[in-house]
Amino acid sequence: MITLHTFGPMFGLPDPSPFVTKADVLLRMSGLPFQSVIGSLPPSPKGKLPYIEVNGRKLGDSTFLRLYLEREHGIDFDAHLSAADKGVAWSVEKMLEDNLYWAIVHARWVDDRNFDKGPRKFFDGVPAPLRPFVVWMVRREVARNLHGHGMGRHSRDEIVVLGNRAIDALASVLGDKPYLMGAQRCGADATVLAFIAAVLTPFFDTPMRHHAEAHENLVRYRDRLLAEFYPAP
Ligand SMILES: N[C@@H](CCC(=O)N[C@@H](CS)C(=O)NCC(=O)O)C(=O)O
Repeated sequence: MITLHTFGPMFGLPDPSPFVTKADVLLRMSGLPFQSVIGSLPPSPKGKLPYIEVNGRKLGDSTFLRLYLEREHGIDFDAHLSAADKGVAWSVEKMLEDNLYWAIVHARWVDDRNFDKGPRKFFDGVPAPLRPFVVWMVRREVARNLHGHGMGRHSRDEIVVLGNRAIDALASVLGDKPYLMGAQRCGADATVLAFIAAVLTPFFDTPMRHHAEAHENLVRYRDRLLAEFYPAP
C-alpha cells in the first residue's frame, strides 16, 4: 500500500500545497490503492511535502512520484499523446511549478492579510510564547527562498504581471478542450488542476485570482476536474 504524506485539506482546497494535490490526483488517476496521512517535513526525504512511503521506502517530490508510478507500475499517463504534445504538456507543467508557484507563494506569504488568514494557521500548534518568533523565522526563510528563486526580487505588481501571463498562457493552451491536451486526460492535468484550484480558491483575495476568474475555461475546468477527482461523499 502506498502512503501519501500531505498537509491535509485547508484553504478550501484538497491541500494547501499544489504539489501535494498534484501527487494526490496522480495517485487517483493511477487507480492504485493508497492512503493519505497528515505528514510533517522533518521525516521527508527532501524536507518537503509531498512524499510517499511504500514498503518501508520513502520517495519525495511529486514529479518523482509520477516517474515511480510509470516505472514500477507500468502506468503511462501520456500514452495517447504525440511527442510534440508531450513536450507542450511538460512545459506547461513546469511553467506552473517553477514560475506560477512562486507568485502564489508571494501572494500567500508576503501579503499580510492573506498570510494572517492562511499560512499563519500552520503555526497554531507551536507553544504560544514561541509562536511569534517561529512565525517570523519561517516567514523570513520563505522570503529568502523567493529571493533565491528570483521572483522575490520583483515588486508585487511585477509578480502579478508574471503570474497573470502564466494564467493567460495556460488558458490559451487549454482553450475549449476538456483536458489540457485534448479529449483525454494526461499526466499534466494533475498539475494543472492543482495549480488552477490554488489560484482560484476564494479563500485568498489576490489579483491573480480575479484575473483567472475572467477565464471561463479555467473556472469550468477547475469545477469539472474537482468533481471528477473529489466527488462529494
Ligand atoms: N518539487 C517538489 C516541491 C514540493 C514543495 O515545494 N512543497 C512545499 C509545499 S508547497 C514544502 O513542503 N515546503 C516546505 C519547505 O520548503 O520547508 C514537488 O514537486 O513535490
